[in-house]
Amino acid sequence: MAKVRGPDRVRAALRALGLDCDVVTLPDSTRTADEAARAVGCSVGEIAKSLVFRAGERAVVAVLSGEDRLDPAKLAAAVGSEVARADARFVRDATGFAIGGVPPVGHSGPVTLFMDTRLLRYRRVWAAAGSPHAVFAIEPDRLREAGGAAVADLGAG
Ligand code: 5CA
Repeated sequence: MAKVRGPDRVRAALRALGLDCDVVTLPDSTRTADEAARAVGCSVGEIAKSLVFRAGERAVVAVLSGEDRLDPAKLAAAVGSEVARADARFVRDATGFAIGGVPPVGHSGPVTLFMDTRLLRYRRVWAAAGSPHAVFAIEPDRLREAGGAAVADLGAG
């Protein structure tokens, strides 16, 4: 079977969730929140980063603003068990995407999704769309609803 490109898989996933968002492919790198902000022309705060953790064999994705840091103890409390930062291989196996392009929704396997409270302050955020050159824009509350995300205070400091 032909391999479907990351951004195409995210485009299909967004459509399946009823989200009318355009996946935008950019010439400049969007691999990190800083690079994505520069490439898009928005603030780093308006980048929604999707950080992958593992709770045993279970994948947990935490979505935060690009300007906020995650407090692992707060995530562990929200999950109800210990969490560890996923390595590159676990990220790819659990989500179907490589680091730098992991979207908040549209993963290849079951993922428990959390969203940081502070992300909801933004009217619109940009998230990775399956490659280090692709993003999509969305209102945080629509992302929360479509992704079935639990909202929790996950920020450090
Ligand atoms: N496309 C951008 C903006 S949406 C993006 O994906 N940014 S991100 O922050 O969500 O993803 C990059 C994150 O991957 C980094 O913040 C870092 O937490 C994580 N990461 C980077 N390298 C590694 C690595 N070697 N192992 C585990 N996690 C990593």
